[in-house]
Amino acid sequence: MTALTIQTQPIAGQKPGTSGLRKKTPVFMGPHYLQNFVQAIFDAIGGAAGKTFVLGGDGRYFNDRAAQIILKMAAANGAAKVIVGQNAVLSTPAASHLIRLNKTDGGIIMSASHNPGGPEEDFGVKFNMANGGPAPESVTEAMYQRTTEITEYRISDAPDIDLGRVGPTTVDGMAVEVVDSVTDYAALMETLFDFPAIRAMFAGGFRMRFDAMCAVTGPYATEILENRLGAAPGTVTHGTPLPDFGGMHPDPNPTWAHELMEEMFGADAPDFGAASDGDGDRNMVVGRGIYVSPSDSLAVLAANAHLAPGYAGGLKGVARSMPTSAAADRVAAALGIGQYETPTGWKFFGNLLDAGRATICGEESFGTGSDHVREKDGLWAVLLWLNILAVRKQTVAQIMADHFAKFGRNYYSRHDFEAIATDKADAMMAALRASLAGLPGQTVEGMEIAGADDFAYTDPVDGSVSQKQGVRVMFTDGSRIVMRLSGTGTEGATLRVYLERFTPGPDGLDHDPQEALAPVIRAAHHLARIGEFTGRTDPNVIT
Ligand code: VG1
Ligand code: CO
Repeated sequence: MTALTIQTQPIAGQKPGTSGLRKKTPVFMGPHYLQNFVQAIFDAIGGAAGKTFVLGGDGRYFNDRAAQIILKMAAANGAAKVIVGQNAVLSTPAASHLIRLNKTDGGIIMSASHNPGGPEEDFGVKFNMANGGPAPESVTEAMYQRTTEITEYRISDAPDIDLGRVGPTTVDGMAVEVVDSVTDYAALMETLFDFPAIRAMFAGGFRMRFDAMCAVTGPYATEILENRLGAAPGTVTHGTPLPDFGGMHPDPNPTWAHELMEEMFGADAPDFGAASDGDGDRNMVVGRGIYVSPSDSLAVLAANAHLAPGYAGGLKGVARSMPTSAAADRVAAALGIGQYETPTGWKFFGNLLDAGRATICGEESFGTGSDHVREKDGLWAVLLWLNILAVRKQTVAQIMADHFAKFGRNYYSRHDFEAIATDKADAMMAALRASLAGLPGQTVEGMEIAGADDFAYTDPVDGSVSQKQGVRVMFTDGSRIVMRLSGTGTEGATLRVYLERFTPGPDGLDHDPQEALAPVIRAAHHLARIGEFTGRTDPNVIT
């Protein structure tokens, strides 16, 4: 077996987005495509020689073959060891945990997360640092630079190895440790949550539905919820991960997880429902007859986290992405703890978590997590909810009503316009940006604009600056519109319009969010001229 040096040339467009490099699977499977990017990763981190990595993915189509290629490249680049999930499968939070647990130099995660998988769908690769978190912009930018100048990559001609068998093996002299995908992650969850209390709740007849959407969380949820916590067999549905996610769009929101929504709003709904995404870092939480918006979920988790053993000492701070509603800010203010507002994408939370400034973080895009790993964590959020329900002995609806009564309600919704022509989306955003300076003082839909800008973030820990992270229009009554283009799509552009309006209560706390937000929605269309630029008047996903 030898390490081969293969001549190659740069391939355009290998620029990581919000969360790694995502492309159509046939693109990733094209000549040298994956290899160029993996070599660029190794080059950008100062080489792989002598280093240890974690490797795993969400099991989507090409996951297995990509893993073999990455292992052979790690070997040829002189890596000392790679810890691989069985069958090359690891949820994103489990991969983050393994990096931290084994103190590796980082890890490579194969996933396009909530994007569909399959021969014609999406694939992705991202690198996580030694802290377990996604590489920061400075590092992803260095990777991209390398892809534009690459001339060769190294790969071993060793045969494929059996990743189905747990235990040690080697690839061309490099140590490989195949580990059970679930065990270490499940053990971590047991340290954070009151498993006996949750088990007692299930034993008392509490019923739950967890929709794994044929994606990576199936085995994790089955082991933790059914085997360890005693939820009824069959609680987890779509629990077998499939390379094409069974044709499902593994994005846990009311549109794509409609089966779960129908059950939770139907007759004989269980007490609690949840779903997770392709790689297991997202969660949607639904009570019987009540949908919990991710921004509200973050706020409720922050307000109640002390009820779980892992957070009994209180929180150091709460961080949210800019488009996420300010509901969590109200909780942080009430608790007298730090509050942070970051750009979209989990990589921006890493420094705050490492520095001990924030304990819980969240995004409106169904992402919540804490300092137990450096990724958002779908099952973690579900377990924290279960822990809270077990202690408070109330329904989800009661907990939400209590929360709004205490803190007021930030009505919130996100409207996505998918697959818009990129030039049209860019023209719309450019026009909107150009109009910002003239907006303050104007009145739209009876609401006066207090300020408008393009969000820029200065990391309070390392001082790095990220510009142009989304357009914000703030109104004097506290309402807010945010608009940005997605950085995770693989086809055309996706416009995300984030809408928020605050109601202090005690009246008006139980309206339908779309109705409560109607003037804000109209204002967004008016200000950005969405229909005029894109030809679209209605979103195709509403969360
Ligand atoms: C989306 C979400 C963002 C999230 C990212 C990765 O990004 O809006 O909040 O961090 O996906 O999530 P964008 O650029 O498309 O808006 V996942 O589950 O891919 O890891
Ligand atoms: Co994800």
